[in-house]
Amino acid sequence: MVEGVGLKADPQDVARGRGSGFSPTIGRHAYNRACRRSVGAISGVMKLYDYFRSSAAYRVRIALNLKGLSPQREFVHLRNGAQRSDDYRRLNPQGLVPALVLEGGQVLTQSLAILEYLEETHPSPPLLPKDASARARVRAIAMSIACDIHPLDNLRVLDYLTGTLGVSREAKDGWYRYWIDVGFEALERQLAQDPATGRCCHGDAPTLADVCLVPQMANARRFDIDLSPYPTLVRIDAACNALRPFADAAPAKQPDAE
Ligand SMILES: N[C@@H](CCC(=O)N[C@@H](CS)C(=O)NCC(=O)O)C(=O)O
Repeated sequence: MVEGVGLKADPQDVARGRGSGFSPTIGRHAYNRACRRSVGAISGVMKLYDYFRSSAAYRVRIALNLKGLSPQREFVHLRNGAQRSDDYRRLNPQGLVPALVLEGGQVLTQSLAILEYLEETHPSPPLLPKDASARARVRAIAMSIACDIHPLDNLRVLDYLTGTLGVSREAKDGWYRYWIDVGFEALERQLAQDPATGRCCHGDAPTLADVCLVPQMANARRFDIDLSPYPTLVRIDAACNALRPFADAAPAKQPDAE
């Protein structure tokens, strides 16, 4: 059951593999039947399994916008546990968003792998520099966020802290802020001291580093983290958010935003 996944989607459209056609009135069971037929099927259209507040999905939304791609969207309600449903786990056994289903039905998971796929298949505009060492720099910045900060603050980790380990909400929020601060302190130093940093993390055009930074900054703001120690990150985030592909990918602008 893809409970909560795209509860606003029109099941007939989902079954036909067409645009979401949001309809707030459909019943959950009709919707789930439609999803069972559509998950992972060869639909001829690209589909992004998304959740407005997922920063990993937010990265992919930004990259898709930058590349001028607009796949069909399906929404996986993480707070309702839709990512753990059998249907969604058939699509992505990890039970995490995002997942990108290609036109031929192949399922891509892991946001960094999806970003690289988009870069390889739609090279313009480039989100990686030409020079090999510059590419390594961009990937290192992206990974310092996606591999070293984000996983520690993921929903299932936070749920384990408050559920299994019984830590207080206050302590859980402290954990969340702590790991962002640890990561941001290093990233601020790295970016501020490197002449390769420009208006964006690498030069003046967005790269995969910015695609990862902007969603992590949004998470930090959601948890009221003091960003004043990170002026370079704040400056780059503002420059990117002034660009339409970034602004349009923001959580508040998504159809499933609550
Ligand atoms: N490394 C994965 C992380 C994906 C991930 O952690 N997604 C989160 C949302 S940002 C999720 O689905 N969490 C569900 C959960 O924790 O139960 C990626 O980059 O795609």
